[in-house]
Amino acid sequence: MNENLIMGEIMKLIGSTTSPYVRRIRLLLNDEPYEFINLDIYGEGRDELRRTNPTLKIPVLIDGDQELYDSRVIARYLGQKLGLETLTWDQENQLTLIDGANDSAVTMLLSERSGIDTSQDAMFYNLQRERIMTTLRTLSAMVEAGQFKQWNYPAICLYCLVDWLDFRDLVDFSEVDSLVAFRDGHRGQPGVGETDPRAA
Ligand SMILES: N[C@@H](CCC(=O)N[C@@H](CS)C(=O)NCC(=O)O)C(=O)O
Repeated sequence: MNENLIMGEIMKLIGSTTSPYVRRIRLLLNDEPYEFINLDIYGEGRDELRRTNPTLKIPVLIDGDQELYDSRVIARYLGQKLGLETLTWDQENQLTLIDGANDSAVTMLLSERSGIDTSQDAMFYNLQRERIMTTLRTLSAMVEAGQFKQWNYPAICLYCLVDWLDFRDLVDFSEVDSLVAFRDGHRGQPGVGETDPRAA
């Protein structure tokens, strides 16, 4: 039996149903008992976020006395706790590519929501658009070369990125359509349907 159940304590994951960084941890925790605390971080849940994480970002994992910020750190913690395979350096690089695209896309979305025209010819937005496409092209070539076939943490993170970019309509996938095929091929994986941000 899971040690949390024996201790009468359960891990808490603080996040939102629309965040791709939170979804990856929900998918990693699919077989584990945990409580999901769904916050509207830009609305009524902001005070709870302020009390929880000074970086004002989600996800946050609370396991007993241990608080963890950042999906990458949370995944490492869960990997040790659950005895999952350690990521290889190549897999770490895959995560860096995925996070590079994801962080820039979050910046674009927040800018658009702030009324900024992100298609303008301005250095900051040119850099974000360039990074999103260079990372996606590299990830698409990796998929075409047969990587990400196994449903492991890097594949989960790629799935969450691609599905979120599609959900938010943030990129033109015509140049990187292998990523859409990858996403479509993994729709039936455990927990994917239940964590669909469109159902939020
Ligand atoms: N590096 C962080 C990124 C997390 C992140 O950016 N989360 C977004 C939600 S998708 C967030 O909390 N954004 C709040 C903000 O940027 O103010 C991680 O991997 O957990």
